[in-house]
Amino acid sequence: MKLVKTFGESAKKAEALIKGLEQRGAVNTAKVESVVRTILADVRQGGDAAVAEYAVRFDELGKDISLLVSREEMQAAWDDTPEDLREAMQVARANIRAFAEAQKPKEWTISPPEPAKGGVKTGQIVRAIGAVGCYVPGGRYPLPSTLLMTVTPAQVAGVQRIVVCSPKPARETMAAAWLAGVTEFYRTGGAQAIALMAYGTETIERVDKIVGPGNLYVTAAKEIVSQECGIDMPAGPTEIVVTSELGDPAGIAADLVAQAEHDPEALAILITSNEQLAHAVSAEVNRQAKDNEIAKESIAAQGVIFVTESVTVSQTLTNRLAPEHLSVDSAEDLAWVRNAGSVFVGAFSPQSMGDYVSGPNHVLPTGRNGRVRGGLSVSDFLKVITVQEYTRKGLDALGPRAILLAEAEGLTGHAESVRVKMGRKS
Ligand code: HSO
Ligand code: ZN
Repeated sequence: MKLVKTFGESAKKAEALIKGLEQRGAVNTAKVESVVRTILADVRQGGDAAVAEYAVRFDELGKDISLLVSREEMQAAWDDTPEDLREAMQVARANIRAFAEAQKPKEWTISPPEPAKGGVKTGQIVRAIGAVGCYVPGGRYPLPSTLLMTVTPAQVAGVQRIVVCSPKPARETMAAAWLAGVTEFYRTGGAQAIALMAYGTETIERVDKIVGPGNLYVTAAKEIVSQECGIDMPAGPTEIVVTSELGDPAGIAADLVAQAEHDPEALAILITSNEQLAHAVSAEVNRQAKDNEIAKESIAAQGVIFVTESVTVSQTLTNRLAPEHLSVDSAEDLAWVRNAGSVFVGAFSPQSMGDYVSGPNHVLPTGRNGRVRGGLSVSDFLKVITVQEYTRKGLDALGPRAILLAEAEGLTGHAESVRVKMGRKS
């Protein structure tokens, strides 16, 4: 791995590299935008026929394979899955569900303080989004774990209609769909899958929101349709930062290699002020990635070890990068973490545990979006709707203030609307 010192002679070079990494979020969806716009427009205009045409072209659907994955097919995939893998999926789903349950926002009511005189109730009610589309990538690896990570929190939220799209779904992905009770699963991917879910066709209803990770085409398509369909966040390519002073080199290297194997574009970084650790991790990464072609490629292209002059500089740099996954030495480190998608604490918490079975979601903000949001959660499938109710007494008490504020804004209609209701007899 490339070693870069953030101080001394290489300080300028390091800063330029960091600036570049800070801008990585603006990844070039522009590169694919025109192709994606064409696909979106074709599906919007051509409906079912266009979807079918793209499915044959990109998703290898023949006459004998239908766009819809039937429940029978999912069940057959489940029946065909080894017992121990089925049990692992069940445990993963139970933990994802328990975590999403704990995340659920509550409904509540309060009475604002004086001078409302107890005459006002304000609060919030929580409602599920009506229809959601879950995108499950299927390109390089089958990702049944992503099906569980997207569908399960939607179910916990109470979403009525859940649609899944995945290109060339593997047996494991269909088995996970069976386990999750998915009823609407389309065998299609890329921009055409996003179009199908966002716009609908003659036979397929559109959804209200699309979630899930994807490649550049999927991400670009989500961005474009977001004007008329909700989306979660740009998620991908994968990123890992390990910020450590005293970690075990083999364990750190294993985490770096694991996330690096997702994609040649994956970003794997170690930040430490311990130069000895830096060299040891570098050697370990080379050893462990030896036979892992994709990990080797992404580490060679983007991998970097920052050697800093102090622990504080390491912490600041970590927050500047706002990584998707962050590993730290101990729970005390949580105090300085400000920007990250998901944090893994200590030597016994490999990031891959979070990818599969711990319960927290593995759909996480990349491209420095960790500055503004965390991972996919039950809240992404819910709306918090606010409510207010005045009594006559409460309106008398607070109304004059609203009238003053409305008049200060020159909005006489607003002022009058309060006056009219204050004047009511009952
Ligand atoms: N690390 C990926 C998720 C994943 N890993 C799925 C394995 N399977 C993004 O958080
Ligand atoms: Zn992963």
